[in-house]
Amino acid sequence: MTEYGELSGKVVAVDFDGVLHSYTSGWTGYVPVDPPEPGALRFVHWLIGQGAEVVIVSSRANRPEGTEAIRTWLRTHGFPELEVTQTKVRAVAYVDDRAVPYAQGDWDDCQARVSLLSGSNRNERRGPHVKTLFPSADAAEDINELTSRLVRDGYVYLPGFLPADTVEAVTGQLRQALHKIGWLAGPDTSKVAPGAEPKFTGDSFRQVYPVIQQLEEFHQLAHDDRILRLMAGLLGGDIFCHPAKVCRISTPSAGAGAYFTRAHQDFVVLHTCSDVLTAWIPFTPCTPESQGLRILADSHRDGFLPTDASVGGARPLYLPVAADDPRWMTADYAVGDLVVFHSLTVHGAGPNASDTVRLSADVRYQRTGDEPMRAEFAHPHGWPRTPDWDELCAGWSTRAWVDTPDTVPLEPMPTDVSYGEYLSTLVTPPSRLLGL
Ligand SMILES: O=C(O)CCC(=O)C(=O)O
Repeated sequence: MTEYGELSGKVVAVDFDGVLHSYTSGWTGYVPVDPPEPGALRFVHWLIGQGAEVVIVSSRANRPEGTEAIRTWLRTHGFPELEVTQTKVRAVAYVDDRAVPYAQGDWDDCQARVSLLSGSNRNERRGPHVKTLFPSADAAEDINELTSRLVRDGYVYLPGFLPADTVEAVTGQLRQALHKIGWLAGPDTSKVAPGAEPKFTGDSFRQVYPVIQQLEEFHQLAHDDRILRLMAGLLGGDIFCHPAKVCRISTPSAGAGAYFTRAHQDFVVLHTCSDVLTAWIPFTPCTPESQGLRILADSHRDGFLPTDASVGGARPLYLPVAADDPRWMTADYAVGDLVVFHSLTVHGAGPNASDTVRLSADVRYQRTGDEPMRAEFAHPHGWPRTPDWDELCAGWSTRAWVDTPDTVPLEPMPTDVSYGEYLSTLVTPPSRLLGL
């Protein structure tokens, strides 16, 4: 122990299960069976290097064999000898995956965090290992803190970032359109119409998608001042919104596979710029049944990953990540929530096992005057199967929501190589944000 470290002589209490011990198998008896959490050993060495006295506080230590089993596990995994207790010791800090920090009377924040932590039980209905995203509502006004969380985690999850009624106004329009074409039971519900079996493929894509993409308010929402300010702050400069915006119409898909949207990185279609951020905006609440966006923890640090050539046909966009991979994280999103993630963050969505259609948008933003944008994103999503802007924007108040700034270079996709070959030689432009 150094005498001069900043934690010299101070006790730091560290929880065992889910913190040092990865606990992916859950409770299997007093003897811990799982490996350490990635980086746990380095963290303990850092504490000790700073002069701290590290005490493991665990309910396993309520029996002598539990204490002994922790000590043996520590030795096996190369940790130093540490005190192990079940008593709440006097400490300068507690490191605990189930702790809720209390600060200056902010009980609302405590309430939100307790709900989210207890809500992780709901995630078990999504899959045994699915974890809950870390909420950043507490830092919504602090762009430096949000940026460091984005860099650290690859995402920021902002419950209640947008006024629910602003988003619900668009939900209403989407529902009306889907009711008109016979998919939904009424204009004010997400329930599937009796007898309808909506699926978003082939002919129905041509029938349904233009009706959605021609809604001015859908495109306008992506230009909400709050989102633009957030993106400019996170990206650190002038930004623009990609005209192509995706509306996910997640129809009931139980039994159709392990995902509604397979695991992928957005960079797999973006190519020309790494620091592109996606705003994911749910239009309907997401339950363990209807599911929603999932993020693969820490995946943004792994760079651009090789895709699975056997899936996706001519455009092999997807990654071979198992649906029960313990790194998946999600949440019970409400309307008004926003998730922002980096182009290298692996994400997807689970299958919709409800009798409702789950609706969300994903929209991309990048700095103006930096790297180019792929030319196809100046057109509507799905173009040329979706009609171009002249047809979609007829009757709009302005085309500002779908314009590309003149200064943004547009780069067409090379036509002389297959998509798969192109991806295999693609070099990721440097990421200023992630320092990669
Ligand atoms: O909403 C979904 O189904 C997945 C969203 C997604 O893949 C994206 O935002 O790129």
